[in-house]
Amino acid sequence: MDHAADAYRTDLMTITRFVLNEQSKYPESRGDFSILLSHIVLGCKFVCSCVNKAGLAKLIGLAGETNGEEQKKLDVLSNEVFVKALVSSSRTCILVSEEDEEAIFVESSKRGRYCVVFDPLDGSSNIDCGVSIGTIFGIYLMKDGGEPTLADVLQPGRNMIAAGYCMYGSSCTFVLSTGTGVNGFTLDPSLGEFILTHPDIKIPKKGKIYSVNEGNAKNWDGPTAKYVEKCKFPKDGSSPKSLRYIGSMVADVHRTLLYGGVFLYPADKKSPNGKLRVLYEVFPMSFLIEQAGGQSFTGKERALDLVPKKIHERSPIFLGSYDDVEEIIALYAAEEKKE
Ligand code: AFP
Repeated sequence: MDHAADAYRTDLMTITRFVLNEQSKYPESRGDFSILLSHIVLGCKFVCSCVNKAGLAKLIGLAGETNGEEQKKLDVLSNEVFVKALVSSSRTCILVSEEDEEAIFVESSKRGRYCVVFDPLDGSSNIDCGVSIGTIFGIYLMKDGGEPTLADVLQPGRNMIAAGYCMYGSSCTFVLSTGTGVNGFTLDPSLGEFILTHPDIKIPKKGKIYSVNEGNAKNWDGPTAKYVEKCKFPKDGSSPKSLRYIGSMVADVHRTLLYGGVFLYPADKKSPNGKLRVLYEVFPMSFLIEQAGGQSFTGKERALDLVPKKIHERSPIFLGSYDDVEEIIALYAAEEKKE
């Protein structure tokens, strides 16, 4: 093997090259999507750099109090970064962010055809202990060419044209689907570029891990309780599943995508709609999981078929390996028959 040549590989598939390759398959394409995506990627690099400096900044006051001004919280800062990046792309018309109560309608001089829904820094309660956190996003096209309205973002998840996340962890990983499979890229800090490291990700058909906040078990419904019991005490002679729960959706879903198994945030008596938000948590992750060959279910229907009525709506979610989610669907179907 020529190690010298390997150290200086010149055929790297950067995310820019990858998206341009994809675009060239559609001769009618005007490159708008590539431009939009490059702005999202820039936002992720910026947030990655802030997250990496977060502990240090606190310690030595890098971004600390200057002129009596409080250091901006990272989730607020990340939101500003993404809103500015998306508006300045001139390719968006509506933005829905976890951080903003109202949807943002882009002024007409900077307007494009895309609607972006996003959580700029999901899992932010984990920042101070250095656990992986991430940005999640989904992209819709406006329904028609008229004035943008909320109806343009209150579309079922199956209408998304792309979705992805960026995980700020031991490395910075960007996972993307434009509806033709799932690809993962890792940031090479020396180049400042995301490089294709996980081409065509496929989730294992069945997994050995379940991921849930078991502290809520006392309030779960019958099918969820039965499923988790089955994971721990299987009656078919198979080995029990391992429990892994980080409490940061991007990290838990990333592991599920690569290793298989299920991630669940079910409904419970205290939160009948679960905790996670439909537009910028449930839909993008369900889109990716389906594109990788898995399934995503709300307890009632395929997650991507849900039609949200409000921008910050929540839904229970069960997603992961095809066969594992199939078992959960069967338990809910059996429960429905009983009623
Ligand atoms: P934070 O952004 O408040 O940390 O919430 C993270 C999150 O929305 C999602 O990333 C996790 O999967 C989920 O909440 C964890 O919730 P529990 O702490 O209730 O398990």
